[in-house]
Amino acid sequence: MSPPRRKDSGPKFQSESVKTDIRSPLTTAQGVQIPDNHHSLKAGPRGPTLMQDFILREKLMHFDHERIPERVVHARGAAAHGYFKLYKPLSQFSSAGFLQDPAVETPVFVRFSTAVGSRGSADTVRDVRGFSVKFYTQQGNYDLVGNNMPVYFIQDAIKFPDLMHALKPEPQHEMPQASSAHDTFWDFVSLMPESTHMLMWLMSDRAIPRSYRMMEGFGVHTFRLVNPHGQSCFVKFHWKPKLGLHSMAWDEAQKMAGQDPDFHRRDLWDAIESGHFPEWELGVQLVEMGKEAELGIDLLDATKLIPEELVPILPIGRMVLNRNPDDFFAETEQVAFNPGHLVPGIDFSNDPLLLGRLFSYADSQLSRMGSPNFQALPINRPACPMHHFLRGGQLQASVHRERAAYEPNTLASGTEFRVDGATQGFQSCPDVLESGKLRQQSASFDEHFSQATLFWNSQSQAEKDHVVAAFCFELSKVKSKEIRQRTVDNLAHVDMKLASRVAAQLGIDAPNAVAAAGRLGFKHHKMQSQLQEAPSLSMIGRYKPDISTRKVAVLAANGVDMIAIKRVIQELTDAGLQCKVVAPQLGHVGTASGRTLAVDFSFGNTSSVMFDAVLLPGGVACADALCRLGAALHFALEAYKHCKPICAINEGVLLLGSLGFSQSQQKDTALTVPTPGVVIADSQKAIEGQISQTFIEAMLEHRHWDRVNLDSVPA
Ligand code: HDE
Repeated sequence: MSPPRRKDSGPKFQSESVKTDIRSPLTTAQGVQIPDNHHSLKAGPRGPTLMQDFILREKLMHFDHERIPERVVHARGAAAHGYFKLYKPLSQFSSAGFLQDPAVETPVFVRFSTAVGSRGSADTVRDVRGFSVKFYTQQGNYDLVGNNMPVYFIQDAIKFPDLMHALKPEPQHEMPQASSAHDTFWDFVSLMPESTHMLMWLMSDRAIPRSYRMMEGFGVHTFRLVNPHGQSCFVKFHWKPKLGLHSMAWDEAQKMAGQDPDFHRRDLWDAIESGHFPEWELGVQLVEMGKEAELGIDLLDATKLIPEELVPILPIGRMVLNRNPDDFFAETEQVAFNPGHLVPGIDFSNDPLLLGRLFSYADSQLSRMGSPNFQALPINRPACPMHHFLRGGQLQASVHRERAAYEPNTLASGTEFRVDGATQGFQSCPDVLESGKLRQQSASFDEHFSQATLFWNSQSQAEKDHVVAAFCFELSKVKSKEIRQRTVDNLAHVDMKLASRVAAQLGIDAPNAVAAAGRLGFKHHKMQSQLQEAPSLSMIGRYKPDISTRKVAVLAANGVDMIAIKRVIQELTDAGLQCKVVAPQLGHVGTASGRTLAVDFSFGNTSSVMFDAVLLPGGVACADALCRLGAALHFALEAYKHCKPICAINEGVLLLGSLGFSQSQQKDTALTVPTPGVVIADSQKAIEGQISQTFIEAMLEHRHWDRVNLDSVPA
């Protein structure tokens, strides 16, 4: 493992942050030294506490106000600092300063989040993930406030509060937490067919990522790039993770929510602390103005994406996250993203969902932080020079010395100061508006199913099975039979097989596409899709595999054959993997050759869901002890059930005995892969260094979703 490299990146304000000499005496907020921090002021040692104890009152008062309201959505999150670097100048398309010079490192602060749960909820729930990036550019802050899915539930901002009231816990008892599996959500979306495409993504494995580091990111809406001549083109933004795109098994995600609710937060933190800096490539899909009609996709409709197969992604730069926050509250909690934070060279499209967001974010921050001065907080203020006449407000921290807080003026410097708005600064794209006021939308927005079908058609068999299972799980938690039926009737417009499989599992009537189409609010203006399938919509096989930082559990007990696995562990470590010994108890286990092996975890304080792969070493006594320990058997079977790579050496295979694997399989061949991702080998092969490669190859697949008969595995 490479040593920690804590690079000092991020905006300059860091140098101004409060530094306390921890050896200096404690003081009050007024700077008065505190004589005793353990006892309040009393009338005698047993007497009543005195009101005049200003030290006690100040301490309690501040504590009482330590919390601020959590974000109404995306409350649960984790963030990191880093930088963005361009590959080559993009001046042909955009005048944005940070898109001109490949030598410049633009500081960024990135916050990942779940959308539905409250601040203390679990990380691994089924949900869309927020992917917010603040670029501290020399022309001001630019925020790309996106998600890990490229489309959204609704087309118009006016529906957002309804969507969220339906999706958040139900109001009478505030249940369920951080879950869409309840009646109000499915009631709403089943009456809102425009959400169907997003539902396909939400029911897919994209909604249960393995790590924030292994998610794609999307700007979702169409924006515009504007070049120095004022010419613009449509743009969609994409983040592509260097570590590839990976998910968990649903059963695993649910168990993880209990085992380690902080799993994603910890994973991001640990990776950065250990110098394994997560990285994404920023790419753009560009569409020339006037050419959008040729795509047959309305670019202003946030329930639609542009398949990469129609408009390829142009990679423009890379982002590296290399520093954890110093203070979660001051940075991650107080950071204020806003899709309205633009810089010259980037502009909005007329997407009605995007334009509504422009109001909502600053308004939300105002309510959370209680003052418009949240913009001046260290994490929010730009890294470039500022000059404005925003004054006063609660908690104004700046001391403005000028008398002339207005423009134009001559008093400030003795000469006239006037802003020239014609050419300088942010120039909005000069649009010609089409018509008068209307509460309507374009007929092209009435097309709700073709991209949902395209998504379904583009999934591998295993991915399709997961989507079906997710619909079944969610709808099984819905108590109203009518809502379940309405949902599968809608799904009949996506794919009859999908809808029928879900209906069969729920024990309800066969899907009825006609009934769905006859319902109030159902509009379906069918558009011909240019594609039958789009491989880019599947998660499988699209990234160059990279397994660095993955965790391998080595199950051990007294008598473990360490000689056989020493080389395997070394080779896995050299490949960037982290091998951790899990044993019946902490401390050490004795090896077959009379040595000791340090233990990292016990079966009592960890579980298989915390690991990406499992190594089952040989040793008669070790295998015998582990086979008699339910927790060890469960560990191995559960890893198998979650489709994780497993390597068993000699007697280690006995832990998989109930699945039909046996030592005879290794005797015949010495090394075999009887089932996808299961490597069985004898110790000689391990000593000769012949199994690590096969095990690593199994790990490059991440998960072996095509394993058969998983339902019969008792874990
Ligand atoms: Fe948000 N959204 N949103 N949203 N959203 C918020 O802003 C809102 C939408 C997204 O890490 C809030 O500061 C409206 C789409 C992320 O701090 C709030 C609409 C997308 C985050 C808000 C949308 C997002 C938020 C809550 C429909 C993907 C977390 C507190 C018009 C492109 C940002 C806050 C962070 C947060 C409103 C729809 C992503 C209430 C009205 C579409 C990643 O202002």
